[in-house]
Amino acid sequence: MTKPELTLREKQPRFRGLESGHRACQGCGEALAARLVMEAAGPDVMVANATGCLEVFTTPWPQSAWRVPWMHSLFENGAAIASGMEAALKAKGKNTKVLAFGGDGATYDIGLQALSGMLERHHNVLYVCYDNEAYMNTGIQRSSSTPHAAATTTSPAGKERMGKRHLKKDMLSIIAAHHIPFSASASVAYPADLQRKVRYAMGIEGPTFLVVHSPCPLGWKHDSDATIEVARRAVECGLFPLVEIERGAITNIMPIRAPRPVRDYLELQGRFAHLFKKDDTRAIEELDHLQALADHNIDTYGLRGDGDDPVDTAGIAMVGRGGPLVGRR
Ligand SMILES: Cc1ncc(C[n+]2csc(CCOP(=O)(O)OP(=O)(O)O)c2C)c(N)n1
Ligand code: SF4
Repeated sequence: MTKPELTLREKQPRFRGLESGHRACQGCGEALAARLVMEAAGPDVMVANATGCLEVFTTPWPQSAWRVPWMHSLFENGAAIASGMEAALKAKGKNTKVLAFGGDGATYDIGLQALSGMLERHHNVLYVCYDNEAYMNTGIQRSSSTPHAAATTTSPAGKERMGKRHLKKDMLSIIAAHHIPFSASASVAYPADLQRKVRYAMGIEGPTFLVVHSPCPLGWKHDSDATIEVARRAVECGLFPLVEIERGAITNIMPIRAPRPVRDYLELQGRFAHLFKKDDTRAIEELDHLQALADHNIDTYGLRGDGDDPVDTAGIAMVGRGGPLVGRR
């Protein structure tokens, strides 16, 4: 009898910590980001996952999409649970790395105190924030990571205001102020860059932090096949800069050779639709404001450069083929 053809998945030499078949929406950036992180982290990990979309769509009882030990924490204590897991593993003499996962609500807002404590106590944990810029799991409420002028259910656009009035919190600067060995921003549009940052963090003994820009087609109101394009434009216009920080100092950035106007990024998303209303002076002002924020990022981080274009060609193959089998130690 001839041997049956291997399925595509069996041919792929990669480790999948997060299986397909979960219940994320089509085109979910968070699902893609978590898969890329797990691939790069490799099998010898344990995960503490704060409540939010990632937890909900991967673990509808009695099913689970996780292939590693995984623990659901409360919204506010993901980093505290991760700290305890790491201390227990250390007491047992095990090298298994602890990963802590949270959305921006869990990270920027409600779990910030636990996260700060975890960093300050120098736990050997990689904390990954999947930043979809709102509380998506409970119906698109604004968080302190929601960008200025974005419409959410609790910052609607209308006569009174043009979406969220306040600015997106500068989380990386807050993390950098803890002077931990490594923190960085990454994007699902640049998977090789994202996975390189995960592998680097995995090799560090101590606290590390990664914030991954993860578009949410439902909350950002864009087509589900536009996730990568939306994420890429956020980087190319300067609104989501990709930077690396070691012990408080910027050590690397992804340069932008030809910055795009912020309009190119905003116009793909329904959450910014009110900024494109004709003859509305408030809309023009807000567009100018957002452009100024992007320009500020470009100047602050020195993103305008002669380096490589922010095009992650290796990354496209990464998504197709999967990363290396074991990416750490
Ligand atoms: C103390 C507390 N307040 C509120 C909730 C309800 N809640 C569960 S998930 C969630 C939103 C999660 O948002 P985020 O962390 O940004 O993750 P996302 O769902 O966007 O991935 C909220 C408000 C809760 N579980 N616990
Ligand atoms: S609501 Fe957004 S973050 Fe949640 S599963 Fe759907 S696309 Fe993903």
